[in-house]
Amino acid sequence: MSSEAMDPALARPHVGPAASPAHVVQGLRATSQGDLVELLSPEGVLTQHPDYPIEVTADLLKGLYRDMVLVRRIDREANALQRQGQLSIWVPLLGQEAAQIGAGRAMAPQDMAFPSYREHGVAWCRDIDPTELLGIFRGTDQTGWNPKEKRFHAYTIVIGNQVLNATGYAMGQKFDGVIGRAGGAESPEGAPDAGGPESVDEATIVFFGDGATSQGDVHEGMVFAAAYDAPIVFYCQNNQWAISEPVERQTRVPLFHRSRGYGFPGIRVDGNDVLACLAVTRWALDECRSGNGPVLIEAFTYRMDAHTTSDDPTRYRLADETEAWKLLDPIERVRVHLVRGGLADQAFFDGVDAESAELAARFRAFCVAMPKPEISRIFDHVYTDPHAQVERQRAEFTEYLAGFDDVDAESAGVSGAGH
Ligand SMILES: Cc1ncc(C[n+]2csc(CCOP(=O)(O)OP(=O)(O)O)c2C)c(N)n1
Ligand SMILES: [Mg+2]
Repeated sequence: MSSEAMDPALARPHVGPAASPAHVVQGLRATSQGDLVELLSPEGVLTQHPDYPIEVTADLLKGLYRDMVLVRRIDREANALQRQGQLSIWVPLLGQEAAQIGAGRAMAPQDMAFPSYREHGVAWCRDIDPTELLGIFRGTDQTGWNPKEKRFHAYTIVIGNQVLNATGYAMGQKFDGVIGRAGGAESPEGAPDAGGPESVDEATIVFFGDGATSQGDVHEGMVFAAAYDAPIVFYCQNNQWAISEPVERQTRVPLFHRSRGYGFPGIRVDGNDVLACLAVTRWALDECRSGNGPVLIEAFTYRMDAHTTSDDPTRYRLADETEAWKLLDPIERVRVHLVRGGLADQAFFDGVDAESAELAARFRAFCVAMPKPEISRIFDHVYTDPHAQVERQRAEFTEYLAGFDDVDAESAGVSGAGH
C-alpha cells in the first residue's frame, strides 16, 4: 500500500535511531492527527462540543483558574527549593495544569485515582495539602497521605506499574458490584440516576505518560480491563516527551487510537484546555460508573520544563518547540476568557495572586523546617514483624556509622532495634 492510500494517521514518520530536530517535529505532526476535543481555544473562545456538553458558569471557570494558578505556584516553589538544596529532586508539572485539574475536578469523592509521579495537580483536587508531597521529594517519606482516605494512591515511580494496580482495583469494583447500581434494579434507596458525580457508583482513573504506553504493564492492564469491562479511565498525559525520547518514537499511531485494538473508546482531548479535560473526563467516569468502561483519554499537552530537576532538556529539544507551546498556555486562555467576558474583575485576580503568595510562603516554611528523619527508619516497616535479617543489617549499619567521628549513632536512632 502506498503511503498516499493510507490513513494519514497511520503514515510512518521517518524517524531513525538518532532523530534530528527536523525529524522530531515531523514525527510530532504525524502523531498529532486525529480529532481533538477542545472547548476553550487558546484565544479564550468558548464552544460547546455535542458529545461532551458542560454547564459553564463564571464560578466554575474561576474555580478552575484558581486551582491552576495555585498548583503552578507550588510547582515553581518546589523547583526552587530543589535548586536551593531543600529537596533531593522535583518533578515539574508546568504546562500540564489543565490536564490534571480538569481530570481531578471530574472525579467524585468515591472514585479512586492511581497517579504516576507528576500528578501534583490531581493530588490538590483530592484535598491533599501540597506540604504532604514534600517528604517524597526530600527523601524522608514514601508518601505523605493516606491513600485509602484520600482515594489517591501513592506516587509510583516504576513506569506503567500503576496501570496494573489500577486495573486490578477497577476489576475489584466490578466484582464488588459498586458500579451500574444507581437507577437500576439494585439502586440504593434515594440514589440519583446512573452516572454523574452525584452517583453512588464508583470508578477508577489511572494516570500515565506517553512513554509509559510502551510498557508491557500498560498493555496488560488494557487487555484485562477490556476483558472484564472494568470501570477504569486510562488517562494518558501525552506531554510529547519521555525524558529525552519524543512521542513518535513510542508509537506509529496517535495514542488514543490504541484503544481500538483493545475494544473500548479512545478520545483525544486538548490537554491545555481545562474545560475540555473536565467535560471529557466527567463523561468517561460516568460511563465507567454506569458499567460502560473502560475508556482511554489522551490529553494532548506539553511538558514545559525539564523531566525532573536532574534533567537538562536543552540537550534534546528545540527552544522553538517550547516557545510554540507557550502560546497554548492552559492558564492564560481561561484568564483571557474571564476578562473578555467580564466574568471576573481585577479584585478576583489580585485575590488569587495573594492566596498564591501565602500558600507558597507556607509551603516553603514547612519544607525548611522539616525535621531530619531518624536513620533507623530505613529498617522500619520492611516487615510487619521483627525479622532476623533486617535486625542483622541494622546492627551492621550501626557499627558502620560508629566508624565515623561525626555521626552519633545513638542520636541517629540506629541502635534502637525492635520495631
Ligand atoms: C520501568 C521503568 N523504566 C524506566 C524508568 C526510568 N524513567 C523514569 S521517567 C521515564 C519516562 C516516562 O515518560 P512518560 O511515560 O512519557 O511520562 P512523563 O515523565 O513524561 O510524565 C523513564 C523511562 C522507570 N522509572 N521505570
Ligand atoms: Mg511524557
